[in-house]
Amino acid sequence: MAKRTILSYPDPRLHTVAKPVQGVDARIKTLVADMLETMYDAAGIGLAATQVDVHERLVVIDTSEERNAPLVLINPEIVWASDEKVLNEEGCLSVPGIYDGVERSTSVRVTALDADGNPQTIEAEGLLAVCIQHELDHLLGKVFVEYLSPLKRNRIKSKLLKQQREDQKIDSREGRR
Ligand code: GNR
Ligand code: NI
Repeated sequence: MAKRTILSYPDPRLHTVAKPVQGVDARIKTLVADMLETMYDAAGIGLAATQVDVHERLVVIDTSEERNAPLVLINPEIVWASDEKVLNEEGCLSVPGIYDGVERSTSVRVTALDADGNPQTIEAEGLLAVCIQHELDHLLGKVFVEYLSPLKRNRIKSKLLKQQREDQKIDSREGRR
């Protein structure tokens, strides 16, 4: 397994629309293993392939306290979402250090293939429902900050670009590329 680099907002590649996975083959199994390693290493509850610059419909999720319940969704589709909405504080591994409120359906039903290519249907509520909606947005090229006001989004953009410039300086001083 290998950890992959997570793209950071405002990287334009985060706005790529993912294409369906064509078959659950060895390449996809390696991608799943790498994404799980990357998600656990970053202490996230989910990760979309978009975030590691692979533009195919695949997400990994683990909302368990024990970090031992990986969920793999290949070609996921939300087939039902509740009209009932709730405001949740969201964060994103591609938007480090930023947290803000986003309104989402409280419950969703999702169909997808699992890591073996078998069809599965998942009924989710609570944090899992939020995470599924957040991850499926990534596959459509959408980052949660796009739900915020343009003013907030521009402040976040500036803050992250400044942080990225500073990180680059540190990296070059320490001899990284
Ligand atoms: O780790 C994550 N936490 C989180 C918290 C609230 C709502 C959504 C998320 S998903 C995020 C990981 C991530 O960026 N997935 O794309
Ligand atoms: Ni995210």
